[in-house]
Amino acid sequence: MLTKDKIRRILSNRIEELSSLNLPHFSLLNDITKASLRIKKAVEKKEKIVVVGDYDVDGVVSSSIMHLFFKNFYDNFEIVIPDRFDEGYGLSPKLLERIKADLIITVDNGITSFEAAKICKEKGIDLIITDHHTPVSCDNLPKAYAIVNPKTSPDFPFKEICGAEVAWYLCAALKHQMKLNTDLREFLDMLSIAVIADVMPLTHMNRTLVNMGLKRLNRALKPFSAAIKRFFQKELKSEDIAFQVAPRLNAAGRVSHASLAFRFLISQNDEEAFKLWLELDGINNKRKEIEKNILEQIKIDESDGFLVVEGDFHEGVVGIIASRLVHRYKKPAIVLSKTAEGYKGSGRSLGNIDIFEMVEECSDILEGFGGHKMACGLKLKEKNLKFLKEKLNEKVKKYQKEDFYIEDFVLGELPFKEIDYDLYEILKEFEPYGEGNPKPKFTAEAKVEYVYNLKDNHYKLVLSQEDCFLPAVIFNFDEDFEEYIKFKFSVGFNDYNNEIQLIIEEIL
Ligand SMILES: [Mn+2]
Repeated sequence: MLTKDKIRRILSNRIEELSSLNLPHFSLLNDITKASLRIKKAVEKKEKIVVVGDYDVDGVVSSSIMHLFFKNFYDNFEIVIPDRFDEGYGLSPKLLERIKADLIITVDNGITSFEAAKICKEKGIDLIITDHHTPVSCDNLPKAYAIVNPKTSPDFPFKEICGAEVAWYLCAALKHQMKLNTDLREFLDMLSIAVIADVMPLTHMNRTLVNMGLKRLNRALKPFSAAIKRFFQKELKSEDIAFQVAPRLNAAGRVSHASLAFRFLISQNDEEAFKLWLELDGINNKRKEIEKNILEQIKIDESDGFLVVEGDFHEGVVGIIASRLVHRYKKPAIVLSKTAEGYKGSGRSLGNIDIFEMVEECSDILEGFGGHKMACGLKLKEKNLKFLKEKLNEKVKKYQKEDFYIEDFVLGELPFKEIDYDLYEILKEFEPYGEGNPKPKFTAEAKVEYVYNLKDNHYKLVLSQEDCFLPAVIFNFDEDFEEYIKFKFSVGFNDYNNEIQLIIEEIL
């Protein structure tokens, strides 16, 4: 049985390795001084600088930080965010066709832009790549003027930072080089959104930055953060960013254009920001609708060990659909959307199953692929689809039953008498929770004393264990309640009633 002391011990063990509060210095990133000197020269010579971003939250935040940083002192400057559907990801030869620049800086992309780097060289455009993605190999990098990436910087102590953090570091180096007086803490609110949205571990420097950033976000110091606060009307935590804020910002790039999220983040006016936020909210509802329709259409062959589904699906949501399938069927899944040239899609994995390795082993029948252990992207010709399905279903057989699990972080059984405001305070100390520092969950058995239907299939309960009574909530529950239940839960606080409540995740 757990006690408060034991919980505190478990959680502080997780945190220990990350108590280094001093951020690594920017100069530990390779090439950053070379890059900032080149940018300084561009500013002095009034050269045209173009920043190329990305359409996901990390890419849009990176672009916004660059925009807000530069607009204070330089105007021959432009942000270009590619269109997911027309131009695809990153700095590509196609995107270069519409860029006129003397100096190009990529943010959150570029580490695999070999072709584009070559074209830049031919055209006499200097290219500075800033990225956090893993390079093909450290001796096979695009031929750029400078490459700033923690993963190509042996001296940088922490590799798991997002693209926006690299961009933020570039601003720090520039501030130093050009003796500017911009306060870089100003960007921490949006930076924390990028760290969480890009699923970076909330340890080490990320934990420090996210804690500071969330405080700023909640103080609503900018029109964008004021709009978010006005919409949710509560203290926003890392989980709210992950499940409420990030999906709305991402929706722009998925079903419309990421420039909407960009305009929202850089907005200088409260009313405009709030209007853009409502627009993002509407687009996110549309995204959910598209997703629901696809999920209803999909037919799964339950005998497959590796799910591969294809169809005329909206390209922007295939990754989300893949992760829904993984959660529903507890199997790795790839969802492909039909294109003019064949199929293009995304895969997601679970447990110990390395999806990237399996896809890489099929590279002879793929037109392109990339990713990591838990997620991948791929392209293939129509005629190879059948082979891909066969191969992946064969390869997945090497894994044992225990390799297929959805990660869960149940600390143990927690008696009701330990659940009080002091426990809630202890749990709060170790925030923010998320990747690398998962939110603690517990199990308990209790008697259901009272059931109150909140709305649809959401309920409020009163539970008892010996002579302790506690309120609880459960969402999306479609069955009947037994008199005694065993359940998995997290500990929350109901601001409205000012009381501790259990958030039931699953009845066991
Ligand atoms: Mn990123």
